[in-house]
Amino acid sequence: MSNEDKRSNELELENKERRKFFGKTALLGAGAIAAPMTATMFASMAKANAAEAGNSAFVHPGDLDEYYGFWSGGHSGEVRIMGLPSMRELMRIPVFNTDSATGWGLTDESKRIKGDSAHLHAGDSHHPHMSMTDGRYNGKYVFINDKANSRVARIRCDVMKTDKMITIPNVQAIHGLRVQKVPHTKYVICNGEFEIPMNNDGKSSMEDVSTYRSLFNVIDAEKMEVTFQVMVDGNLDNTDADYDGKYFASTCYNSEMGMNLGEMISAERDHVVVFNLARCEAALKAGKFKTYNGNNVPVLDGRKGSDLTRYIPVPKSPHGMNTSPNGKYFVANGKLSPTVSIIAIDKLDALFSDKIKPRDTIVAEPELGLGPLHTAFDNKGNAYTTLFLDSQIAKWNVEDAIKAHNGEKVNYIRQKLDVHYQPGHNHTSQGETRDADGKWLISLCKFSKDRFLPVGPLRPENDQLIDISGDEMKLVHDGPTYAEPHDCMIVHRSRMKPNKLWTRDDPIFAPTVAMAKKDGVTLETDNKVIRDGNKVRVYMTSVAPTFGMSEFKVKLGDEVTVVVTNLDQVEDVTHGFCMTNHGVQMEVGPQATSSITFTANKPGVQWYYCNWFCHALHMEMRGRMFVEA
Ligand code: CUK
Ligand code: CUA
Repeated sequence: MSNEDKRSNELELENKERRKFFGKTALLGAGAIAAPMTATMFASMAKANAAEAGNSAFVHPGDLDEYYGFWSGGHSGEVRIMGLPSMRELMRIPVFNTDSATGWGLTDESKRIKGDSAHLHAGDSHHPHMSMTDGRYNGKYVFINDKANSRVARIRCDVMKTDKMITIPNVQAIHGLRVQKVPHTKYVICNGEFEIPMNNDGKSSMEDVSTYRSLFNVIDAEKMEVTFQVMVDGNLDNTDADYDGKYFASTCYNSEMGMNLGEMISAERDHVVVFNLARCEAALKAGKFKTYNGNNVPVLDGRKGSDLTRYIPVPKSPHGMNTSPNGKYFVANGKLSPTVSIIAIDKLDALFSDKIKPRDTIVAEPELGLGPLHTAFDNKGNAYTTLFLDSQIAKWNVEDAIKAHNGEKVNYIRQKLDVHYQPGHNHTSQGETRDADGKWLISLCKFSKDRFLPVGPLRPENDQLIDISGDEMKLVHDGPTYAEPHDCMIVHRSRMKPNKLWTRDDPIFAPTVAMAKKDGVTLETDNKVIRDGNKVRVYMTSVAPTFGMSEFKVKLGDEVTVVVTNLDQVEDVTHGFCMTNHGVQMEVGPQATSSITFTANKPGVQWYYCNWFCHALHMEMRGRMFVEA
């Protein structure tokens, strides 16, 4: 049995166990949460499943999806977990946004993780990508950029929560983001899109565009620190890594350094910048860098003529950058040009040793249609490119496109499928890894127009699921989504192993545990109020359906920190803490500690309650804060 099958079987077993468990809690809790599944129901379900052959998008009620999808939430600032192929939204992970359900952005833990940007409540997430080992997803982290505030965050996949966030210095608007694929994700790579003066201190000229720069950023994935940056000519848009651990490539849509639309699209050609990782690391080691803007992040000079980079001219304003899963090609998507440019990765060594010219690395430039933005791949040598203006996906064969480029009479276009409407990114199941399996394609359409019931002037977008397992692409599902899934990635469930409970030594709340220790409080047993001047720390436990403390006293104007430790060991029994009329609420997962700090600025009795449904007596899970005037 393969590892994938083994993990899949495990999941099915766990699923059955879970049903038993829910049957029990429903009885114990006196409130009917879910009716237990009977043996007959199981049997009839299994029959229905067997009847559906091939690549079915139908996931029966109670059955589990084959894939996890990680979706960017665009300018909602979050990341969403989808189940594929059902397209059910399984979870939301707040990242750059503030989330009232979990208290992300409000709790002390989330503020510590947000660090220097704890005061920001908005974000624009574009590119969620998972860490890899040897070009395969390893289920450890998902990284995501924030274009709006130049940040990069990391999600820990064992708990599916954001655990690190950094603001990237010397740049504005972090856009394209991917990970080093091979030998493993040592680095996260991302592009600074908007060019700015170096230094950007308001003292040097802001009009003189010749001082404007855009930087490529290389971040240590474990430490979540910028290891180095590379200054380039032009701006940067999207990026990807090779399968050899040697090169990164980024598209540039404004080599002109134009400051308005007309200027930005004036040149006939822009370029792809290729970064040589070994040379960059050597330059860093040799101290060949400068620092800017008063920080100490090393900035290497990768402008034209540098041995760290090569500039490959491509038709103007390219957008997406995608590496084929066989490791052979970088594909730069034309956007304003109806073509994509195929760069042969095995020619890059020769390019860097100046044996060939930059354009010699281009092995084909197939014409696909209007507005090619992003390309995804299957495991049969085919590529799928979104055509924004044509509202289509073009399926084409990579080797045939190269043959056609070399003068052979072959038609590389396999099919064009209408999508609804104006697709941006697309993504195939595991298609950015060696495990591309050619089963599913997602088209993230920017407009839904007439596809759903009208919901006012603002309409959802449309994430379409396409079956690519056969010779023909088949559209099988429309999924309305809220602003704006730029990008997604699809990982087989066998690669994932999320925890069922928190562990008491989790680093996310370790500083809160340390604070309690300093106060002489044992979080797992104590319910105590500690006064420290006008600061009051209220430590309480929770076990369904009660808080360990049903009342506590503070003085008007005190700064109150409430620390709740959820002692429940039962899967899925999450509690919450909400202080009425104070804008204070948070999630406290099973075996987790969460804390939140606010000012007691209202005199009198203030009720607090549990806001995550946990028990038949959930409504009764509340207590009083007495605020003495
Ligand atoms: S970008 Cu949005 S469609 Cu931010 Cu990857 Cu191309
Ligand atoms: Cu505890 Cu609801």
